[in-house]
Amino acid sequence: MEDDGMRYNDTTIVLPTYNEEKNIGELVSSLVSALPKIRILVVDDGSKDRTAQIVRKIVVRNHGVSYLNRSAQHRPRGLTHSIVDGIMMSKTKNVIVMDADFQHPIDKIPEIKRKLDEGNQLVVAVRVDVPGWELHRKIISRSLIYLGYGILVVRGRIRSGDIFSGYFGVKRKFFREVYGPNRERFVGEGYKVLFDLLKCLKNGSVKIGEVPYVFNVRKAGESKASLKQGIALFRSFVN
Ligand SMILES: Nc1nc2c(ncn2[C@@H]2O[C@H](COP(=O)(O)OP(=O)(O)OP(=O)(O)O)[C@@H](O)[C@H]2O)c(=O)[nH]1
Ligand SMILES: [Mg+2]
Repeated sequence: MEDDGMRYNDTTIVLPTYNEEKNIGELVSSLVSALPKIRILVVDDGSKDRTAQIVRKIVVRNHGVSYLNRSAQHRPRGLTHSIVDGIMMSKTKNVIVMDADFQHPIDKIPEIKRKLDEGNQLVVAVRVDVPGWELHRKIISRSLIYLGYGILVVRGRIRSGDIFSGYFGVKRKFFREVYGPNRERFVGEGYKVLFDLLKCLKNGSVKIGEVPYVFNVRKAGESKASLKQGIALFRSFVN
């Protein structure tokens, strides 16, 4: 998959994990074999399964892979907290955030990276289809997207084709500059870090790229999404 002439050592993939023992080893191996020069940072919230052991084994033999155990540092648990930590701790120019359960196709990484290199500060992978979702989940998700979109319009904030995507690339320096003065607007235990970021950007203020993709069902293991995340989303709406 690696494009000729395209270098990936300026890019870190941030993988947030909580109990992903069934996916994380295979995902990291797939990323390393597809894009050997890429950096990988697994940001774990004290998984109760074998996630830590699996990743630590890979870290020993592959210096491009790192593991952050947030619970050992007594950091508050949460997906947005983890992603923010991952981006802030990355040392490369570009960061790409993706789920650790294969829902985000890795063959879209070259396109995301290319669009970052073309000068976009942010590149959002946009879900064009979500096969496997029941009708009620599609309806709830669509309604929340319209609501979130409306909030961004009313506030004069920037929008992207998928305002809730968990799969996006960002220039690390740009993220730091935006996050620094706006940290209280990010809902740490929430699932929608991209929405929190868009909320901080005036419409037309930055160039955003988009890459379409099909959001697959998770490969193995269980979803961690819950009512708590729904409540966190409403906090994101009003923050
Ligand atoms: N570090 C960290 N990672 C988390 C947390 N909650 C979820 N994750 C990870 O974030 C990613 C997205 O979580 P999922 O449970 O897959 O949520 P989802 O994709 O909305 O739900 P499904 O479609 O059912 O998979 C996965 O890689 C999870 O392991 C958390 O509190 N902390
Ligand atoms: Mg998932």
